[in-house]
Amino acid sequence: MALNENGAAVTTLLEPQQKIDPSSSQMMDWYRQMVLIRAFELRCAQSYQQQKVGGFCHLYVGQEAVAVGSIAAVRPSDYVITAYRDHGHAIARGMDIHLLFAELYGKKTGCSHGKGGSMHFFDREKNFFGGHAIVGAHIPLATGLGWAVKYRKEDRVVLCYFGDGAMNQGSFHEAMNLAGLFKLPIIFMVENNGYGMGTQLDRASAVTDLKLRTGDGYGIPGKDVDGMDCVAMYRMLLAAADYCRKGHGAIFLDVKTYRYRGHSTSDPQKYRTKEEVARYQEHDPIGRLEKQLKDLHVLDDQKVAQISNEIHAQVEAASDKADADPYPDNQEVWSDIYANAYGPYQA
Ligand SMILES: Cc1ncc(C[n+]2csc(CCOP(=O)(O)OP(=O)(O)O)c2C)c(N)n1
Ligand SMILES: [Mg+2]
Repeated sequence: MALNENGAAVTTLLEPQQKIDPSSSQMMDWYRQMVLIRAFELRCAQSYQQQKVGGFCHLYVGQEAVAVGSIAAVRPSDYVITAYRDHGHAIARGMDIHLLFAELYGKKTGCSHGKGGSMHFFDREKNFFGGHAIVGAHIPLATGLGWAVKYRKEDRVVLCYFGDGAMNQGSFHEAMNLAGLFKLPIIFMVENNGYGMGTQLDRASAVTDLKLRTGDGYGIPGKDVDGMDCVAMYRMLLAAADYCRKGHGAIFLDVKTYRYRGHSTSDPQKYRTKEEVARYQEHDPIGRLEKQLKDLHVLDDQKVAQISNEIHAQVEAASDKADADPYPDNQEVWSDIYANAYGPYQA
């Protein structure tokens, strides 16, 4: 099907769900989640400075509405997989922040036993398949998950997040081709924050309307979404998940977002101005949802302060608890290297 035809068809199919209004209690829940993600990230930045965190650490501040709005629209049985900027997705999936801090601090109690760190959060029971450090490497894994769902005739969808930089990797294109060919139930989301490290999108990509690349190239139709608006994300994801569950195949979303912090904790940010960051902060996703909730008369300044205090206390307690946890035993260096196909490894 040609792109225009495909684009028009998908627009019609996606329309009904996009009109669904979330309840005010759902929106309050998302607000709390976004405040939690931000407080978690700010504590991470502090812990990094205090040298509690080993390895790289990429913060999600500014992008909170993407993970929260999208994960809210799918079921716990659906699969979620992302890149190394994974803290927000893990929290939105309901992972316990104590296990996340413990992972960051290299502790035995961490979700990956303290051996993965910031880029390798993982929770099999919650169908959260990581946390992947190599740019673009997890996109074929998402295609594999989608293939498994279709092969086993399961009623699941796959949410796959990646950055705009990852779309220039060969793995992205191979994964898209197979997902398009086999019509797999996958929602591919580019968290388009405009930069791959310090390189602006239009300096790295020949075509900057990213949905044209999957639509024309691989028969996977796409839509743009405002990733700074949690409600818009939720609505679009409800529609996209419905599209996948009905067997129409994969879908691509160009999610416009922005990261407020540097690429990682060691980024002097010479490639952008403070004014540019401030411009985006005017449309802050948390501030936006806060306003929507105030307009609905379910939130006021007093309640905002109360939520903020509660969540900050929760974050501090989780960080302190992780701090007091033990490091893994030395023997742990030998475990989790190979799958235990023949039983546990014997040294
Ligand atoms: C294959 C590979 N090449 C390079 C890197 C180094 N690297 C880490 S993040 C990154 C930029 C990716 O940007 P983007 O995909 O836009 O994600 P964002 O950081 O904006 O979330 C690069 C080049 C890597 N981790 N893996
Ligand atoms: Mg990027």
